[in-house]
Parts: sequence; structure tokens; C-alpha cells
Amino acid sequence: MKPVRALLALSITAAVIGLAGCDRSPTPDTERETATGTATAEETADQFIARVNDEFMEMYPQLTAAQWLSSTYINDDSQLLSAKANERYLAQLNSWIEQSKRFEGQQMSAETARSIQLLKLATAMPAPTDPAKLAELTQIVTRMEGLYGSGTYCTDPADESTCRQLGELEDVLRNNRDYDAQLEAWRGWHTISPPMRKDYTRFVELVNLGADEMGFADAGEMWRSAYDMSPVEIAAETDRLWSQVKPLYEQLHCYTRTRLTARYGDKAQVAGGMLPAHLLGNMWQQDWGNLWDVVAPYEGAGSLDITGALESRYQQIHAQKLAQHTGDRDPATLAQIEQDAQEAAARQMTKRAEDFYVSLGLTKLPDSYWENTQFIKPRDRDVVCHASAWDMNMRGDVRTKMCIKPNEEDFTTIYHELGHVYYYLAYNDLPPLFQAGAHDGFHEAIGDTIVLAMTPKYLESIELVDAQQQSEEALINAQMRMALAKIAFLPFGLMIDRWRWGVFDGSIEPGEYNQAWWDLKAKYQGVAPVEARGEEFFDPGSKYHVPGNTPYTRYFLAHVLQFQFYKSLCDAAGYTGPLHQCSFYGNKAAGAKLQAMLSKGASQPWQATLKELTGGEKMDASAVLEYFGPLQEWLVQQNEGQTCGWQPSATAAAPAEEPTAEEPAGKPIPNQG
Ligand code: X8Z
Ligand code: ZN
Repeated sequence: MKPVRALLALSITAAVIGLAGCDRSPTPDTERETATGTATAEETADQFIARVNDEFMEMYPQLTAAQWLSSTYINDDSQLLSAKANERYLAQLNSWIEQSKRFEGQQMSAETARSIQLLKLATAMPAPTDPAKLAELTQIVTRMEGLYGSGTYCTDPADESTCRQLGELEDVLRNNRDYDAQLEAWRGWHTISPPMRKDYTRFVELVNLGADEMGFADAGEMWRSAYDMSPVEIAAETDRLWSQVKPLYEQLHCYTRTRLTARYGDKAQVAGGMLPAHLLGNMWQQDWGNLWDVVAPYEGAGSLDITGALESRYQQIHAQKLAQHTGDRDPATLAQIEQDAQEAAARQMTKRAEDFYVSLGLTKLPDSYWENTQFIKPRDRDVVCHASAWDMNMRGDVRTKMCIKPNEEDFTTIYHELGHVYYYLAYNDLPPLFQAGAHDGFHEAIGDTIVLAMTPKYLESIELVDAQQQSEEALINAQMRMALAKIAFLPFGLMIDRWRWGVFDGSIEPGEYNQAWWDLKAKYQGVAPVEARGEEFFDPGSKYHVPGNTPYTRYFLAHVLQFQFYKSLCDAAGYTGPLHQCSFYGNKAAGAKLQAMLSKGASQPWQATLKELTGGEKMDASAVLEYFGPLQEWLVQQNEGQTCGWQPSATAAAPAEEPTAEEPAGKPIPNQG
């Protein structure tokens, strides 16, 4: 995947991010050799940027090819090549940045000035110029990503058959409601990250050195400089947006706590009224969709059992393939048949997602996408399963990399990933430095905007769910389903970078990495572990984006922006009903509006792009609140008489205590209506 998108789209370690400038003193040198070209004193700023764009385009596929290999085929050789390719890229980037200094204060086109700004922010991993330190940095990052991708937990280390990787451990949280089995799976996955702690500590030192050389206070400030506003302003924006949606999250939290208590009794009670980390159906408590069986408001009202439908389609495909096979049925053959059926089901799900984009008038995915994509987890090797979208060459070689299973979460993730892919394709004609999202939150919001348009009616039209009844109960069920994914996510989307910003600026020291992590989870999410998690653990490392060094504020912003985009596309489609019932599936006017936005890439400040689409220049969560109006009202009714909220300062591992009259377990939340 292209670095430019990496930060925008995800994962690769050389991710290029948005923009904003930093002042650095001009360099006196008049001519120097670069890795791929020569800078001369006569070269104008415009010529310089044209050259950088050419060189970038040329070197880029070497980086993505190496990173694709090391992500889809984890071993020492691929990791070595990937680290080396990253090293070359980051050295070249540092060289371009150095060369760009000669143009400071000179006349140049607006386009060139913006390109130079983008160049200075072209990585999420600012690298020191010292070659030894640069090599050390890329090796560390490659190793951490490899550790995550190959992470395995064995109940009995002496017996390989007891070993499980992330996917299997997640299955437990998804499907098994046994308290202890969930705790074991949760604990088990968190055993993979303590070995990363030392590497991560050194990683922080190295990127901070790089950031310092580039003129930033630390790597976190550099990340926050990529939003066409000051680092202080974007941090304040995230606070403002969070304060808009927090009351809704608190209602969802309160209701979920009641339902978990009904299911598990006292065992679901954690000190301070927080939710036990291992009982939320998700390893990181970022998406509570798997808790449907625990929290469903109304049984049988408007069945939206997408996972059930996908699973039974998979079973059908599997049965067909078995029936077609008349030869030997030895274990290897049976395993191959299972693999083929998984692949076929995953491709079908992806076709379905492509169909939505095509229905809007966007192009079909190129054949090469279908040839090169990794749809499922291979049996014979370790891969990084965390979903990602890749632009290999900025000229149409687009791919996704997933380990798709037939369930709702993966189904919507495919729509998410194709959002990245359609962004890539839409801006492939722009100069490489502009081939990025308007900001990284835009990139993350595209596919999710489409997911919002996957209404019960749409799901019915693609025959994934039964005919939908129109009733108040069905509406609340549908809203709850969305809220478990979208509202539960918001504080998680915020807390990860609150942690990293603190780590990078030194306010969180290595000796308190884990404590600070859980303090932030308590503060924002109201979630706590049921047992002590001391500094012998490194729980941040068990979340992909930490070892993968992918900035996370983008996802928080995306979870707000996607509702703004959705509302605008509904307007473009001429829709006038309640927001939550709108689907623009098949609407070419909405598609044209989307495509126009995508094709702008990073060529102008995001505020201008947002204005063209929505009419406003600010990110704003009022569309979130409008969408969830019916659910919010319902939740407030359900929570009546409850003391909502939580006390983050309560010791995470302490047993729950009855609140006293003087000291309630949480601050009461006034009904929000
Ligand atoms: O990492 C992702 C995508 C790829 S950009 C699968 N997401 C975040 C996560 O999984 O933590 C999407 C939502 C949040
Ligand atoms: Zn994404």
C-alpha cells in the first residue's frame, strides 16, 4: 500500500500523513546527489516537486511489494527485505525534505507550496537521519508487526494442538458466553504483547529523534500537524466532538451494564460501575456488535441475523464442493475443500460490497484486484490478518488483505476496505503527493458511509435477511445494531492516541505504560479488566495499530464524518425521510457527489473538500445525534432509575462495592431525551 495512503488507509509502517508545515532553517548546499536524482541550484521549487513526484512514483512499488510480501508471508527473509525497503524509503524521504529547505521563502505555485508541506508530513514514522538509528527503527517496526501477525497463545505450550491465534480467540469472544472461557481467550491474546515492550520503548525514542530533526516537539505533535490546522486546534476539535456524543455513549454504556448484569450476575460488576473488558464480545471493547444476544432490545422484531445468513451460505458452498469431490477424502483433501469453500464465500461477500459501489456509478474493480487480493487466512503460513487496503503502484494495482470469515463484522469490514480502494482509484490521476485522503479521517470514513446505507431494506433487497417488518421495535433493534458498532467505538477511537500522544510527549513514561493505558480506558470507555494488569504486561501492544504504528485519531474522526457524508449523500439522492432509514444504494447522483469528493484527494485543505460535499467546513457530530435520535430516547427510558456513568478512579481489579448514598458509583446523568 502506498505510504501516502498507509497513514490514511492503514498499516504500513512508512505511512505518509496529511499535511501542515514546520519551520526549519534553509540548508546552504547547492548541489547534492540524492538516492534517485540530482538537486541542482538552478532547479525551481516547481521543478523540484515535479522531480519528487516522479521519484516517489518510481520507488514506491519497491516499498509496497516488500511490505505486501512481509504481511502476507511472515518469515525472517521477508521481514529483512521489508525493513530494508522501508529504510531506503525513509532515507529518501529525509533527503527530499532536506532538499526542500532551499525553497523556503521563495516564490512558488500554491500547488508546490502545498506539496512541500505534505512532503514534510509524509510519514507517521519520522526517522532519524543517522543511518544506524534509521536501520534500527525499521527493524524494530518490522519485528513488532511480525510478532503481532504471528501472535499465538497455547493453553499448554508443550502441546501444539492447544495453540490459538487471534482469529480463534476472537471467535470465543464472539460466540461463547461462558465467563471463564472468555476470560481465558482475552488473557491469552494479551500474552503476545509483553515481548514488544522493550522494542516499543526504543521505538518511541527513535521516532521522537526523527520528529525533533524535522522540527516537531515529538512524534505526536507531528501526527497532530496533519490536519490543516494547528496541533492544538485539532486536539481541541476531538474534545469538542467527543463532548457532543458522550451523553449518547453513556446511555449505551448504562444499558449494556444492566444487560450484562442480567446475564452474568455479580460477576459482571466491576468497581466504579465499569464494564468488564473480557465480556464485551471484542478483544479491545471497540465494537460491541457481538453482544447482540445479550443486549438485543426486542426478540424477533425485524431479524437482522446477517452472520447466520452468511454462515449458512458458506455451509452451502462447502456442501456443494464436497459433493463435487468424488475421490479420496483424506484429511488433507478435506482441509483443501474447506479452504476452497472459505475462499469462494469470501469472494462472494466482496462481490456484494463491490456491487454497492458499482450501483452508485463507480467503476468495477480491476481484474488484478481479484487476482492479487488475499481474501482468507492461508493455512500454510503466518500473515498479518488485520484488514488493510493497498495501492501497490498508484496506477491501479489495488488489493485488500483480509482473513475473511462469514460473519457480519467481516462483511462490513469489506465495505470499509473497498472505501479505501475506491479512494485510491479516484485520485490515481493526481500527482503522487496529492494521492491521499483530504485528511486521514476522510479515508477511513468512505466505506463506513456506505455501511450506514446498508439499511434493513438494503439487506432485504440483497436477500441477506428476511422481509423486514415496519415497527417501532424493529426500528430500535436496527438502531441498536448500528450503535453497538458505531457509538461503542467512539471513546475507544479517542483513547488510543491519547495514550500515544502521552507516550510520545513523555507525560506517560515507560514504567507506567500499562497503568496509563487502563486509566485511559477507564476514563473514556468506562471499561476495566477484572484482574490487575501491572507493568509486566504491555496491553497496548495487543492492539494492531500500536505495533503497526498506525495513528488512530483518524478512526474517531471518521466515526463522526461518516454521518456527515451519509447525510449529504442522502440529500444528493433527494431523500427526505428520517435520516436513519436512508439508503442511497443505486443512486447515481449520490455516487457522482462521492466520486467528486474522492477525486480531490489531498490537493486542497480538507475544509474545502468537506464544504463541497456537505456545505459546511467543520466536523460536527449533530448528524450522529440526528441518526440515533430514536435510540437515544429509548435508552433514556430504559435507564430510568439507574445511576448511570462510572468512576474511572476505582481500582480496576477491586471487587465491586455497593455505592453508598454519600458516594454514588457514578455521577448521575440527567436524561438527555
Ligand atoms: O483498522 C481498521 C480497518 C483498516 S483501516 C480494518 N479499523 C479500525 C480497527 O480495526 O481498529 C476500522 C475501524 C477501526
Ligand atoms: Zn480503514
